[in-house]
Amino acid sequence: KALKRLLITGASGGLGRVASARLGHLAEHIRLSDVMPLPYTPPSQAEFVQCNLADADGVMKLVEGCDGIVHLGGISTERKFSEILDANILGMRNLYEAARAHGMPRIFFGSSNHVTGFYPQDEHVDLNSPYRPDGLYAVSKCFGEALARFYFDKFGQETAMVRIGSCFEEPTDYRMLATWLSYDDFVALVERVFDVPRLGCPVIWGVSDNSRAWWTNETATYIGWKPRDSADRWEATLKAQGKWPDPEHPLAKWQGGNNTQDPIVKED
Ligand code: NAI
Ligand code: 15L
Repeated sequence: KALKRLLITGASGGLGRVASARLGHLAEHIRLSDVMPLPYTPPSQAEFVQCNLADADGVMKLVEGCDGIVHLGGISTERKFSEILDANILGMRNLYEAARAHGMPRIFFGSSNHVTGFYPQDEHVDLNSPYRPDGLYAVSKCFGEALARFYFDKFGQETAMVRIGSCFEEPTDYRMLATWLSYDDFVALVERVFDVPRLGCPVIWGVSDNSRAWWTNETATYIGWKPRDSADRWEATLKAQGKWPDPEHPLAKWQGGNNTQDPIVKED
């Protein structure tokens, strides 16, 4: 096995569950972590450590002994800024400080397509396109990418900044015909990230081979990841189900879809 101990944060969430079930072969030991208890029984070689990413001392201990991290923990939708601040901003800082103190394990960072959510769908976005975040959640992912890049430039910390599209079992709306990332393609991408001899700090669009996709990965081909799935085969079904929005609907207009319409969530 390439790794001794792989840490998976956000293990109680949707993607964390997939990662826990399907990435065990990457390491001798798996350390799962989340602020919430695990809603499933962990695989036999895995341990679970409950930890809030905002707790710097806790995160420091969490990372100790790990030589790889799949960082999926954090707020994943538009929420109160205080929650985003704790999980996605302080949490990233705490994780990277812990990584720096513990031998700089390679990191797969679950960034988001929403960093460019305010591009219209008829515009092609590449790895050099400026950020156009579509909410405070998206802004926190821009912060995360900037932090990861800084730790690479200053200390050589390697990170794959993966702008995940829509990683769910199946595409369930019109927009996901462009943004869908299958679980199989997600797993294969994580495998490549921990296998490639030199990773550096690339941005990678986490998207399957969908004809409608707006993003391409030209400058990250050295990773050797080729998505095999495609959302195309769901097009007819979604049409038949009447899930075809008006062209002015945010799901058909903006790359970030409905997130562009979310209000700023008030603090209590
Ligand atoms: P999720 O919301 O199901 O899981 C996130 C997990 O992080 C949850 O279990 C939650 O308890 C945990 N968490 C939240 N705040 C925390 C804190 N302060 N300390 C420790 N843990 C905390 O999200 P999902 O779908 O599994 O996504 C995983 C990651 O990938 C997230 O960072 C998300 O932003 C990112 N992502 C996911 C996409 C998707 O399509 N599933 C698309 C783009 C990005
Ligand atoms: C994300 O960043 C979210 O975490 C996820 O819940 C989906 O909304 C996804 O993007 C998407 O754009 O479909």
